[in-house]
Amino acid sequence: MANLLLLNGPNLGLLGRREPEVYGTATLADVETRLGKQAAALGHTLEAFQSNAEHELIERIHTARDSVDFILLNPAAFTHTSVALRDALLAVEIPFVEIHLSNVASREDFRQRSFFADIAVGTVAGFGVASYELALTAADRCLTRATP
Ligand code: CA2
Repeated sequence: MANLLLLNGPNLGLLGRREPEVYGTATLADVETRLGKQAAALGHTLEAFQSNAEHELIERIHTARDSVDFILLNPAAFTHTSVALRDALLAVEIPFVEIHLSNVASREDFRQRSFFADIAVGTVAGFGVASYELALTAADRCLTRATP
């Protein structure tokens, strides 16, 4: 049994309500419910947190230090900007998977840089809401086996 933390960055609270052609029609509440059930079926607990504020995400990562075994992270736009979030993850030394709904590699130049890809266990991108489910499957394999 492991404790998982699902972290979502800025604007993902609007999921399902804007740009469905890019990000799909499921809401963030749908994603959180679905992942909670998937985690429970695998014998894990999952807590979810979303914020538009960088410092709140950093605080939540700090709080996770002693209680969370694995983080599932969609940093949203902070993917391409946040050294501070990167440093927080390095400081707590909690393994994490980077998640993206869209295939960022096929999008604008400014989305080609990630401050997380090189320190993540791995990245799942381009599968819509299924990116989250695939990331949880990968996290479970990391937690229960030596390699994903
Ligand atoms: O594809 C992803 O998951 C992203 O992390 C989404 C970010 C974007 O900045 C990244 O480059 C890729 C944007 C999240 C915005 O969330 C919205 C959700 C619904 C409607 C509008 C925005």
